[in-house]
Amino acid sequence: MRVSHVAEQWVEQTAGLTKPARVLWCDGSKAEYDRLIQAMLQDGTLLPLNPNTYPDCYLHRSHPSDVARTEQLTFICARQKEDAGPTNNWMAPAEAKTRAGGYLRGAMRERTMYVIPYLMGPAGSTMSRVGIMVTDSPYVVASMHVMTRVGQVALSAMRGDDDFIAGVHSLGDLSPDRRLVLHFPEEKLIWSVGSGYGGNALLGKKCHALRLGSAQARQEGWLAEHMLIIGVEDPEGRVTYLAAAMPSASGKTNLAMVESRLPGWRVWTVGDDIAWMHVDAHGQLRAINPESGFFGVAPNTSPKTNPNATRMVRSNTIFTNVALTPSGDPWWEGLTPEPPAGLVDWLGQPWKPGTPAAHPNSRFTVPVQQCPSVSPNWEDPQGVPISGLVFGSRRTSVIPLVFEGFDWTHGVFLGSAMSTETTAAITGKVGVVRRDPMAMLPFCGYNMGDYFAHWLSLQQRLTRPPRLFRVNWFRRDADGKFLWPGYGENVRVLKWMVERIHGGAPEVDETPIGFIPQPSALDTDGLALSTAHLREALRCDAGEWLQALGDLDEFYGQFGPRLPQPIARQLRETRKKFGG
Ligand code: SAT
Ligand code: MN
Repeated sequence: MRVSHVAEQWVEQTAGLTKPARVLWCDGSKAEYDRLIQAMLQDGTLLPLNPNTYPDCYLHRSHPSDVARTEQLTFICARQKEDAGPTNNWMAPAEAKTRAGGYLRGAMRERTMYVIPYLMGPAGSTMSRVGIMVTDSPYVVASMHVMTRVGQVALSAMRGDDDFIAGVHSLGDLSPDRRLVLHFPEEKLIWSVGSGYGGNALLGKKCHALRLGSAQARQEGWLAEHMLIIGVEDPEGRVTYLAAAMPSASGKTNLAMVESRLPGWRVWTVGDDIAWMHVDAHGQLRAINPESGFFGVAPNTSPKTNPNATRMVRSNTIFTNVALTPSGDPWWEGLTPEPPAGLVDWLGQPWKPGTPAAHPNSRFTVPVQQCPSVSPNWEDPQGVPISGLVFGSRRTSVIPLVFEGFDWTHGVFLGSAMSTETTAAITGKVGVVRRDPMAMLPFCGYNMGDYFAHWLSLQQRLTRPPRLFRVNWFRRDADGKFLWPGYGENVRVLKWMVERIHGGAPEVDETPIGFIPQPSALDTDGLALSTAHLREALRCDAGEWLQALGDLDEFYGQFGPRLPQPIARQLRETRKKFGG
């Protein structure tokens, strides 16, 4: 492999700090992956699964205190605190390096330091970017093999000797007291120590593709978003591409590979978590999926909720923290209606009813090509043309099933005002409502006021700005029952969006929050859903909204002069329309 001098020097310097027994440059080959798997099977890091029912699939059990992203230990270490902004934890770069340096010093003693050159995005795309990370975790190396393009393909994509994001990862002692996930935007550098969990340890994903990626995107005039990418094919064979932002563990993977219940309609998968989007020379927004794998939530993935995912994880998949059946099959809550007898839980203990068998944030790691609905052009270096952007959140009340923003600025306001209920994907309390603009609260690597301004500024370069939609699959009735069946039926909502994009579906109500479809506008053919029920799912209540908008002043207020005026104006106007 041809390696840049700058990268070599940085690797040497890092080895000087972490003191590994040996340094191994990864080439990304199948042979290398197989060697890693064999070594992990031997030392117990991986357990084999049933080779007949789940060929080439493995189970990894993480440390029980290391099962989700730890936001309170994640920092943006910009030189100026204001550049991290009020929604990020900030630490001064020097202090961050002193603290983490203490944890990293000698951390790789007697371990191998793997150097992983990885490419985010398809080979040959000007939108793709290179990272080089080091790690002492073979599980991280194998996972990076699945989630990114590793080896010469990455090194060849470098446009200069220093054209890469550098990442240092060490398991350290896995103690949450000595865990830090640090981002240095001005140095294109990530330091992560003390966790082997996905979002903390697979540095290409949230750390690079979102946190540093978003900061880079702002400087260079593009977008790095927490969005799935899909192509929706209609009965005429026309494919309309959408990108949708949703918080972690809120149905992104399910929607990304949804199997349509509507005759003639089908959904093609481009990505399930991250979209990098550029405005092309013709003013068209285009998106690539920087990843090459899925790191999806296992619980509640079933033939009913996500048939494509259940098929795709039947081979070449690494499962983390799921339960195990006596025949060596993985199992998680929801996979089958009843738990099989003799389950071993995610901790490796005989499962006790009433406790989780799989961890609520247990995961599967699997290559994109395994997805039965993978789009034929998912690796198109030009990206796919995006005609609609969707902001989705998880809210029991207030937010209608679907509505459309009036225009770009209003849509950006809707995204910026998004709030959601927390899930098991982050360490902490589940079900707490918090603001999560564009589902980027944990991932925006710079001041979110500037982020809103960046979003607004793109409009002037877009010849036909994508339509902006807001969705909420999770609204419930007074008895706590979901108002909308969700999953495969969500294609009905996608169909409405596609019709709107192409100038159809005029049956909408103009409300203070945007255009809400009238019940007749949604194709509910074959659904046992009363109009009254649907009306409730689509309802916009002035009282509820005025209350919900109430604490937005406080949220926006934190940004001070960095809050773009058009956003403040949208809030004032929305209130006025509601009579508030
Ligand atoms: O573990 S990850 O952070 O990569 C998944 C997620 O929470 O979105
Ligand atoms: Mn995610």
